[in-house]
Amino acid sequence: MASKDGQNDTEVSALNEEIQSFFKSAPPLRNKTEITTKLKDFVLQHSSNLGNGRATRVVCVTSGGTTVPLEQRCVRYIDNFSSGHRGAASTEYFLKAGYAVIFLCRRGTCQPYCRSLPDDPFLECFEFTDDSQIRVLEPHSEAVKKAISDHRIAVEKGQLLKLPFTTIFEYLQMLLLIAASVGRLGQHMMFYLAAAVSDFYVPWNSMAEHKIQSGSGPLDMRLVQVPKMLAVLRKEWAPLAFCVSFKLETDTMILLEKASAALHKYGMHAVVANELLTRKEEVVVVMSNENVPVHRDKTDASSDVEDPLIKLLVDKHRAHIADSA
Ligand code: PAZ
Repeated sequence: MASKDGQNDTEVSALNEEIQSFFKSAPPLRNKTEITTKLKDFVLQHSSNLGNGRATRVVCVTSGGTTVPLEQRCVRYIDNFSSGHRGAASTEYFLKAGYAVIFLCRRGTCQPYCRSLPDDPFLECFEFTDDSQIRVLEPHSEAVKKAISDHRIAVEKGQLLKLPFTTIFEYLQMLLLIAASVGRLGQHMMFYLAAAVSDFYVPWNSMAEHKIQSGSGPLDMRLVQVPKMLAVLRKEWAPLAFCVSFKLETDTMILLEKASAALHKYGMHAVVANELLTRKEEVVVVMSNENVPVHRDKTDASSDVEDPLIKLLVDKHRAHIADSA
């Protein structure tokens, strides 16, 4: 029997089985209690104004790529290209728009307020003064001052909660924990899913324990598909939240079609379509009633496409909250 979201009952129950088996076989999160406590405190702080019309809106920004370990005592893993720039930039604009942000990010990728700093070689930013203090060199000094101050304000006010992941196992378990913690925020919650999530993985229980040895010919390894959690996040884990996912393609001819398919299949409120090479210049926000192209301001070298993108999504989220009320 077909359901209204385009998936039939057999597909839905097969998906639920895949999801259960994914979580059952995943290595348990090492810091689950700590993460749960941090999330509980964060949500409590930001739900205190609910009901009086001045509620803080909260967004979970996912950022960077997930790894797929090939060995349990992992030496080798499959990775992807994502730098985390989109997530870090978007986090800054969400904070500027008054949101509290749960930044679920790949360890070691780009962080909010650090985008303007050179990462190679970072130490060239500094010099010793005559009295052996350390000073930031002039071309970077303003950027460093602003980065330190903006970051400190966000953290001290409790507006930014960073939760780092590395593997696909950690990422999906943490996303589930977040969804389970933010229920009371209802429609004031947004998921902004910019992470590049692996499509295939090696199930933990069929993975070699020790480093795979070379020298015995080609490597045979079976990767299975990572269950598509978007539909479950949208309909079961956080049914009131405003959900935005991303679709990346390298072939522009299929980009919008694929984004639109994802919108309907997973019931997203918006899908941001982007192409690999132009992703910092332009994106298209695909929604059920319109497609909105969004561009960086090309007259300003320091502008970001995330600036108009977040403004648009904040407006759509506001309308979602008003509609739900
Ligand atoms: O992390 P980044 O700034 O280098 O790239 C951002 C992105 C392309 C990973 C993101 O915009 C995106 O499309 N994420 C979803 C990728 C996907 O289709 O799975």
